[in-house]
Amino acid sequence: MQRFSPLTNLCFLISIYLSFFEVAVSEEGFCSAPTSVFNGEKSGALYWKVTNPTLSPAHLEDLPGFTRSVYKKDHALITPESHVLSPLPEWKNTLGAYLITPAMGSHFVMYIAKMQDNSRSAPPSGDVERFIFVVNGAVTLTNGSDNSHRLMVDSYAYVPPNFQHSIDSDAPATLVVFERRYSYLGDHVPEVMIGSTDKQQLLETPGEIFQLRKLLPTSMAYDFNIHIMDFQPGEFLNVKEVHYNQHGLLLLEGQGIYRLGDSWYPVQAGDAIWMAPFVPQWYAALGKSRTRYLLYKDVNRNPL
Ligand code: UGY
Ligand code: MN
Repeated sequence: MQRFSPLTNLCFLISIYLSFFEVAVSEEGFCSAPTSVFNGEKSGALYWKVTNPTLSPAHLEDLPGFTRSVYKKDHALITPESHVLSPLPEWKNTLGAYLITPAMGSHFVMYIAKMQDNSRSAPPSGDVERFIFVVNGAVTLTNGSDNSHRLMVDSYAYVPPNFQHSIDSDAPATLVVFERRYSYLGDHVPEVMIGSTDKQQLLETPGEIFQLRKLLPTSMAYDFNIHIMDFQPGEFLNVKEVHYNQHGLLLLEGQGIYRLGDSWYPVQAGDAIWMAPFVPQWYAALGKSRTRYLLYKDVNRNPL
C-alpha cells in the first residue's frame, strides 16, 4: 500500500476541509490558495494569466528566457543555467565554462572544468599560476617529479608559474580553476601547495562573525589567496566593504542576499560572482542552512 508523509496527509485532510472554500494544496506539500479564487475569476478566461501568474516565485526559473544572471560594469552574477560549456583549449576530454575573464576587467580567469572519463589538463601559459579546487568527484595531480596526489571534493592545489604538472581523471569530476599571470616580487618564490579545507585552521576575524579559512600561505610569495567563508543562517558581513582588491566567488553551500553596488541579489549554491575593485559588497546568509563560499582575493602587491 502506498504511504504518504505526515505533511502530505495533513495537507490532504486540510484540502478536503477547505475544498468547500476552493482552496488547493500545492505540489511542494505546502498549502496555498490559488489567486484566482481571491480574484473571483475562473481559469481559461482571456488574459487570465496577466493577473494570475502561473509561476510561483519558486518556479520562476522555469519561465522561458528567465535567468538571475547579470553582467554590469563593476560586477557580474553568473548562475548555473547560464553556463555555456565548450571544450577547454588543449585539455583532453574536458568541457569548461569561463565565468570570469579579463574581458570583464579582471586580472584573472575563473572557470569551471568538467573533466570526463580519461581526461587530462593542459598547462597554463608561461608565467601563469593556477589554483584548482575539487567541487565534485576526484582528480589526480601529478607534478614534474612524478609525485602524485589524489584530490577529493574539498581538496585543492596551487601550482606556481612554469611548474610542470598535469591533472588527470578517469571518471567525471568538476573543478573550479583560477589562473593569473604571476606578479613577481623580489626573491620571493611561491611553492606548490596541496590541502583540503577541513585541515585549515579558523582565523581571527575581528569585528566579524563569519568563520574564515585561507587556503594559501599569507606570505609575500603569494599574490592572491583563496578564502573559505562560512556564515550561519542570519549572519552577515558587518563591514559594507569597498576595497581595491578584486574577487571571484563561488557559492558552495546555502542561500542569501548579495549586495553589489546598488543591486541586491538573491543567491544560492552554484552561483558565481565577479567583483571589480571598489564595488560596494555585502552579504547576508538567509537560507535554512550554512552558507559557505570560496573567494579569490588579490593580496600582497602594491596596486600602483
Ligand atoms: O576579505 C574580503 O574582502 C571578503 N570579506 N569579501 C567578501 O566576502 N565579499
Ligand atoms: Mn571583499
